Amino acid sequence: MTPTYSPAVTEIFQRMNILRERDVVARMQPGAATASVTSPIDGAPLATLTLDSVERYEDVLARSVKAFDAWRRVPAPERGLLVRAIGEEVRKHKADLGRIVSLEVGKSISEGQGEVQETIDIADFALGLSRQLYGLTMPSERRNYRIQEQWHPLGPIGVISAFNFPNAVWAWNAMLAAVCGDSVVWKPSLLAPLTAIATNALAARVAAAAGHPDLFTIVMGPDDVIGERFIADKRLPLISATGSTRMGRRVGEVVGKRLGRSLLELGGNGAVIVDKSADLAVAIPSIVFGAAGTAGQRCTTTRRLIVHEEIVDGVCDRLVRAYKQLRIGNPLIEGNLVGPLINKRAVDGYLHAIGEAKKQGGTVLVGGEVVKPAGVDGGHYVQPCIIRAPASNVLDIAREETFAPILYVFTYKSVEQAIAMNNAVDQGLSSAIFSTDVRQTELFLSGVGSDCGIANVNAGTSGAEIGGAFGGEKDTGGGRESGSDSWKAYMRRQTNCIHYGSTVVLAQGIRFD
Ligand code: UN1
Repeated sequence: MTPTYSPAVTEIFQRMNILRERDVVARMQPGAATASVTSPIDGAPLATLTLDSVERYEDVLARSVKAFDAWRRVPAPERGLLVRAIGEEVRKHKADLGRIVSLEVGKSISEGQGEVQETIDIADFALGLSRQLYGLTMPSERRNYRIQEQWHPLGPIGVISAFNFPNAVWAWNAMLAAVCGDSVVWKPSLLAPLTAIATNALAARVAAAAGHPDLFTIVMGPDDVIGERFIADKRLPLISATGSTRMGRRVGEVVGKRLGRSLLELGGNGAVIVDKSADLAVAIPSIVFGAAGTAGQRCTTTRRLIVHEEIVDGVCDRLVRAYKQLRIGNPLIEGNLVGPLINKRAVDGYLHAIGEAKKQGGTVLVGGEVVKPAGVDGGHYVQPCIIRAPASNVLDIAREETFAPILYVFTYKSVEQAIAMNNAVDQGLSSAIFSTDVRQTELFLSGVGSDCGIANVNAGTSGAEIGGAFGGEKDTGGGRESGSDSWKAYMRRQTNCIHYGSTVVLAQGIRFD
């Protein structure tokens, strides 16, 4: 197939003034393999892109290694200025970048823009961080000795991103990596390559103007040609991967085998506990956004609801009423809150999970059907669905992460039981409790409470801010990205012992004279 961008994409790229940028041009060069990109909104073709050959991959990696060597010599606060300039560029093009996200993965306009805002926020965060890459000093046990830690640039960082956050997740990694003195090689999902091309083109243009044209690069291709080579590549000391647990397990294995570092942010299975004391005016909208927002395609999506048995019927009624008001349709139209699933496979997964839930005794309270919204041809739209578990309170399908808007409802009697249910799945990303009883909320946050990387009180499971560390435990992979001290993953730590006396003293009281 001849590589091409559709008129809609060309128009956006033109407005962003990136049509002549290397990332954009490279995908139009003739090559052995191509990939077609279609919009989940209506199946319209968005592009046919040239994928990378092994030779091109090798060229990109070699350039990234060189870029790293130059970049690590630049003082960190100066590196911060580059990240600031990237943030400014993204601010300028927020609407267009958000639109590409919406076109390519089907997010509502507001959510597409919200994602780009995360990129702007992390650029601001990284700018501040560029003056705060602190090491510790510690007292030496020896007279006239001093011990300190320093953090040094690590190397070219490999970033694997998923379709569902095609812009922000790269930025969480790339903005931190850049202030840490690293170059970045991005392997985006082939379901969302256009957002990656546009985003990288902006960043690479800013970096090129500062004399570092290969600081941000992209490689693109199928797993057997590019993916496997990428994760096995010793030139990439860190692979940061976001996506399914299955993918992350493979990354962990291959990177572990070469004793590299991996930072994994994988599947979630978010639960919300709703206590009798909860303020439902706060709980209900938070649950609806958490479960139906992004059509259930966030790793932080609320998939399980654990409700006190005395209020479960009322909570379900209110949720069903809210669900009936959700406007499903073309996400480019303001007011439509639920867009399409990413592809046909996702629709199959949705239908399969609902079928299994019914077989296992679950009752569908609302939704559960494939829909064809008025005014759009094609696309992959489904109704957000709520399924009540049977009286046994057991529904095995709820242990799996189905990337679709399905919310399973369970009941509990005591908060200890609710916490145990929250924790009784393989994934450990995000969780929340709605309660005004401080004993319950503090228990939920304590060391014997939620076992997830994110545990919220009277706030939903999704929509985390960039300032906190983001990630989770167990099958979620254990990595932390974004805020707090996540930057440490992108640097190497060096311990220094400095002697300023004239008598050699050995540690541990050892004598060797
Ligand atoms: C993801 O789904 O991989 O907390 C990331 C959230 C967003 C990020 C989600 N800030 O929902």
